Amino acid sequence: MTAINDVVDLTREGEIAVITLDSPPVNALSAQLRAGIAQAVEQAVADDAAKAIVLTCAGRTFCAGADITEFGKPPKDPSLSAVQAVIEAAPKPVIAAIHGTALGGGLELALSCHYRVAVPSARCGLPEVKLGILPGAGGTQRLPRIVGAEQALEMITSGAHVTAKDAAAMGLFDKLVAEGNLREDAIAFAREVIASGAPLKKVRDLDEAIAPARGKPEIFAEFRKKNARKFRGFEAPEACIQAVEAAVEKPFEEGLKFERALFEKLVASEQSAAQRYAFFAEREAAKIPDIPKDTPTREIARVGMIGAGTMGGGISMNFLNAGIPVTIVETNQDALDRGLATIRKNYENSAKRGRLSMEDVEKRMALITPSLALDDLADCDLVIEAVFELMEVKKEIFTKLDGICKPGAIMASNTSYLDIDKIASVTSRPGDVLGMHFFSPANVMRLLEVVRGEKTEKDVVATAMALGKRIGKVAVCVGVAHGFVGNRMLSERQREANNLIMEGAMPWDVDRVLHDFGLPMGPFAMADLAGLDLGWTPENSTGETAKERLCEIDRRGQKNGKGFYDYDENRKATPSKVTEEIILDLSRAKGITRRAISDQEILERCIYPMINEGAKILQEGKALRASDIDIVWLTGYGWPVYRGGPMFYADTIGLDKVVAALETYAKSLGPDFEPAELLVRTAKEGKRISEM
Ligand code: T1G
Repeated sequence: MTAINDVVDLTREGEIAVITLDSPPVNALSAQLRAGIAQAVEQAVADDAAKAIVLTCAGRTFCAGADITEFGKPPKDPSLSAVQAVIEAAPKPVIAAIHGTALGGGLELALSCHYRVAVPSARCGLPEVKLGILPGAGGTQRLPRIVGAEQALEMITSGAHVTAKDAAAMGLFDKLVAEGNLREDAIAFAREVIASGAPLKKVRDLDEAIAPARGKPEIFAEFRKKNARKFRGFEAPEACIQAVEAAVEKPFEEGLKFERALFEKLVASEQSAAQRYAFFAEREAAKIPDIPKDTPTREIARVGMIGAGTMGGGISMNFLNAGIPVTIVETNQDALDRGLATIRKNYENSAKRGRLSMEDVEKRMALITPSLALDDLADCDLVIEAVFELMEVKKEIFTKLDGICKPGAIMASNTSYLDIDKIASVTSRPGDVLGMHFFSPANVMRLLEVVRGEKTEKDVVATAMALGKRIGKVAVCVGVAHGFVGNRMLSERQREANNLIMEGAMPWDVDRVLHDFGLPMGPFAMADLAGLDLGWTPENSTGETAKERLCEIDRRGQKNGKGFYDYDENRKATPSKVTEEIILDLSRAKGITRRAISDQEILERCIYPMINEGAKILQEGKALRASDIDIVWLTGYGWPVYRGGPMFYADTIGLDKVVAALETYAKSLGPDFEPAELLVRTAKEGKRISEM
């Protein structure tokens, strides 16, 4: 065996040279790995006894892409393209042996090989678009030459992983070999290739798969139209489409140059910086400084769910999806039946869309133990309550749970705002109590705020964080404060949105500005969707807000076709004259002289107070790091990932500008806008708040 460098070995098995890459954790294509591969291939080519070359990886996966930590730094030779040129110039077959996830540059490396074999559990993909870039080492030129333009467009603009089975069906993988026998089977495959005497085929020279798309711009026009909503605001998907068009219409080398030019532009863009930041921020959120990564966690074999309503049902589905049995407790049979029926309907809808088989639906429903008695929770390892959002009700439930739950069981509240320490104080075991705040729709939104109480045991926090990952959530550890992180910042935006429509804007102005900013919908459209009458009753209505006035005349939102907006039978929203009159009337009643308000002022007054509140959250130690706050907004509220999150966005604008604007607004609008001390200091020191 020859150690080419610290991360690349070269051995020979008979007439087969075997290059093994070993650069934990994911064999990302660092400069050292690239240099080692090029050198190993050159040595194997020079070795006359070697008739073919197998390129394989040790550890958990084949190369998972370029080393993202190298982005934004001066590039180091050899480039990945240079390594690919060495492989393509080899006069003997080079076979990529794939396990784990061959992603991005990893798949592009494999595409420069003559053949690709994989184990059935392997997956591959070109996820660069998720980082705000596009495949920059020939992926947009080589992939279409194997799978065709349409399939390539889907894969490259979605960044989705493709299973080995599907990759083989597309011709991306030449053979699926035995699980756990990759190296030996890849060597055997190499021997078959030698014995076949087949001429060496380079992917770059293939044309059959892309020829049908040639001279058909409508393929790309239709693809753009079909995906316009999904790609709204993003720069990278359009670049991906243009690169695939180039693969179809231009000679390979020209297409490669076109791809490189697009890549250079995107990798230097603000959007890509934001998306790369989000990639690492999501992984950073799993790290809690005072809780070691290997902290033993409690076994969660059965979950108890109190409440089968919208939240309780949605939360339960997360565990059912992960194969974890759930005991669902309601107060009466009707509520229980309704809850179970909703869960079943959701699953059957997924089955209709082909995401689940009916067998899967039945398997998941069979994991539910419905109950009308809290005592049935005695064997649960974790109990989550999603009952009415009132402290008295929460305290009553936890008092009962304290007497029912087995020793060591974790008791969690799904409260959106309330004080976990107060809830824990009614139990004899506050160390086993914490918040697990899911976001509606709970079976869809990825965010899970794990609310750590003052007395919550470290292993309980570690268990909730690990369980979050197990059920496909992004768990963020937050501190106890009204609204924790996300809703606390949302309250700031809501206050300003309501003030803005009193001062001169209309709901549709505010919604338009925030939608154009990249949010899925603005606060008033969101309120109509959720229902204006949440928590409203005629008895408690003061009539002092537009929302209450609307409820008073039975305009409850989408649910009854009219709220801030009027809705047609397809739920298409149009601004309502009724709403406009109510708002004008309220302004008059409050003695406010309405004025024209610019889009810029609307944006700043909705977003900057959120940034300010985020800084206060950091000052108070209620979030571990600014990037956690951004992950909360990216995964819980649909903040556009190409803007990185509220804190990253503040740095993009320039923290000094944000502070100056807050100070100006504070003079005219009052202390709500006084900039947080941390924000002022960070700006003064010329540092980035997103790095706090
Ligand atoms: N570069 C550097 N570090 C990476 C990395 C990468 N590409 N991928 C993962 N890591 C780190 C990650 O930060 C974490 O570090 C550890 O590995 C485990 O990751 C030329 C230019 C492979 C599916 O976008 O999707 O190729 O926190 O926690 O859940 O066209 O990592 O332990 O210190 O995510 O098992 C394209 C990104 C790059 C793939 C594994 N490739 N990675 O998931 O583990 S751009 C990607 C992933 C490119 C070319 C272009 C996932 C994974 P730490 P993890 P996981």
